[in-house]
Amino acid sequence: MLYQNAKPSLLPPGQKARPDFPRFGLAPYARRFPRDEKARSLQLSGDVLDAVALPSALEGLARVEQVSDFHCVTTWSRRALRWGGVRFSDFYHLHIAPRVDPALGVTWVVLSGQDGYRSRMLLSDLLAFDVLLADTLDGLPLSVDHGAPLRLVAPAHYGYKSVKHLCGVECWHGEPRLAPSVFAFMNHPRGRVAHEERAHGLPGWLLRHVYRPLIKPNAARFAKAAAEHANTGTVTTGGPHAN
Ligand SMILES: Nc1nc2c(c(=O)[nH]1)N[C@H]1C(S)=C(S)[C@@H](COP(=O)(O)O)O[C@H]1N2
Ligand SMILES: [Mo]
Repeated sequence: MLYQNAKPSLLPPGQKARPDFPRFGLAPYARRFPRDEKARSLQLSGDVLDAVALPSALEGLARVEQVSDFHCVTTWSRRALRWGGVRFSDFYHLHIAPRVDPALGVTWVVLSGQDGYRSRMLLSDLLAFDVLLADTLDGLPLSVDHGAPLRLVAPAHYGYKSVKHLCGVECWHGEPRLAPSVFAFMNHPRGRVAHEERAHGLPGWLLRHVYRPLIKPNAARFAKAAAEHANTGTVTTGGPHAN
């Protein structure tokens, strides 16, 4: 079943469509790549009754395909990407819900990537129908550029919530404090595109103008690093950073 939630003529406030889908992110991550490009394994941790490693996290879950738009906080959007994987909500009900201490509950989840990138989301936002654990894009296994082996896809949130090279899911009873990757303001707790929640403590429309000139040089930086990585195959995994 193909779910179609891309809106052909409307983009959220301040966004502009681009025809391609660049490898992108915060500058400190441009030269970091996953150690394991194949295994779809996830480590569950945090306020759960048992921290488990799930060697093939998508196994036993209904596969779905979804067409959705992708919105980077720097104002570029790529329309109608066809992702394949499983719904995060299905994953949650199979693997996390039985491990939640009913006396504590879980309200926040921190997702982490093999490159050291981390991002928090409200559990209630992650349970939305269009949030996926994706391992394919346009019918092919995810490329390293776009998050191999597994990534989150949360179309209603800015791209910085859609963690690539996903390897860890931490469940927390309360709001986690994360060390910021670059500037603390860049880190909005929810990051909903419809509300232009680009950043914390600054109006979204103001940041449109700050971010726009950075798109071109940053996309070039990420493309250059990917080309170098393809030649040398070196891997640098990261430290504790967050968005
Ligand atoms: N692990 C990891 N996930 C990440 C990032 C990153 O640097 N590392 N960058 C985020 C940002 S800011 C964006 S816009 C998207 C870009 O996804 P893409 O490279 O597939 O276009 O990935 C997000 N997820
Ligand atoms: Mo982004």
